[in-house]
Amino acid sequence: MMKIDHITLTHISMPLVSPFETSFGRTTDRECILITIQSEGLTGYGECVADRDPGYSYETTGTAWHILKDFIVPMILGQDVKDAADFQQRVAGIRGHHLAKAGVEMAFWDLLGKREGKSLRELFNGQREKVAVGVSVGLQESPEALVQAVEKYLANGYRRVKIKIKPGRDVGDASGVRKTFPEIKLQVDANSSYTLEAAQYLKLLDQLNLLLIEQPLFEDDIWEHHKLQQQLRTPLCLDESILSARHARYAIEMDACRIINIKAGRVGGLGEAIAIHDLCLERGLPVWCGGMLETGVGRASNLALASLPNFSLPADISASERYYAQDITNERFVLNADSTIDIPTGLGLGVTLDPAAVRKYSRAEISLMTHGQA
Ligand code: OSB
Ligand code: MG
Repeated sequence: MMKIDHITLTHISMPLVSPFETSFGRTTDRECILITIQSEGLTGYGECVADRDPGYSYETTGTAWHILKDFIVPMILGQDVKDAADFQQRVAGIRGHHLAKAGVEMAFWDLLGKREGKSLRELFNGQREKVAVGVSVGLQESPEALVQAVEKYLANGYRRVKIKIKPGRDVGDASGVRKTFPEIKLQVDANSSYTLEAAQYLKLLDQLNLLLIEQPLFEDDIWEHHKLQQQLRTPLCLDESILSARHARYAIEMDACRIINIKAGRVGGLGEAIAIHDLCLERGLPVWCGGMLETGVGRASNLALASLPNFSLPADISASERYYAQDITNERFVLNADSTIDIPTGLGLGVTLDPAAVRKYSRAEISLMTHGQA
């Protein structure tokens, strides 16, 4: 049991080294909420990956702050929480708000590891010590600028490239990259910007030898992804549409995709992410770990998750320097020569905070504690 003594919520805003543009908008400063839980002398950290705007998800830093402060924290403060599954049972009455729940669940895993003297990878029984990674490249000014951006990342050592697409910026962009770099592992992500009627453009992508096409259609539509998959040779991969292991099962049963992108935030926590991993392993679907431009805290969590055996395609977990000149963790993640990143080996998440950096990037902070505590 872990008695929850004290919870701190910190609203963070960190400047990206370069703007990140997708079909839903452009981010120059990444917001998130850092969750710090104190329990019986140990401190656990979690990152809620909701962003400032409701572009990728309906959740924002504002809605997550509200749900955390007014609902989730009151349900656990002063309570004895056994583990991540127990936490999920306590908040099961809150519909949706997966990003908010997952941030707190991450802090519980960090605490659990610290209490049991294990890294997250050991708690998950992860099989590998480093994770094959790629880079997710946002929409650029022009197809030529995109080729230049990709060239720079290849020079950095990334061996798998994902480019963002949207209607009008699809075949031209992707074929430009493919012509210049005929051999690279290449995939595209549409972030729900197409309709089935516009699928004629997606069919042209079938000629480009892509690893996958990620989330072309509506975020709540698994059925039409099925219809589209029947018209394509390239595997579809769902991101936004998969909010739980149930959704993953529906998508598999409908043949709506052949690959799944797993993000712990989107599915409500690491526990559910592992359940999706296990289901896909059983059904023969490869999975890979998606990213949400995390700070060092969420990046450590993603690396531990991607240690599981069925994470068989390169992850959207790039080196810290691809995102941030300065991070809130003392640890920075670096790219190895073989396009991998090492999984932290320290207890829990295996990261420590740089208090000066947290102060520098903090926009607001609240501290919630049980009665009788200073
Ligand atoms: O759709 O995978 C996505 C970033 C923010 C929100 C959604 C997505 C992304 C990325 C970046 O593609 C992945 C990363 O490098 O963290
Ligand atoms: Mg995506």
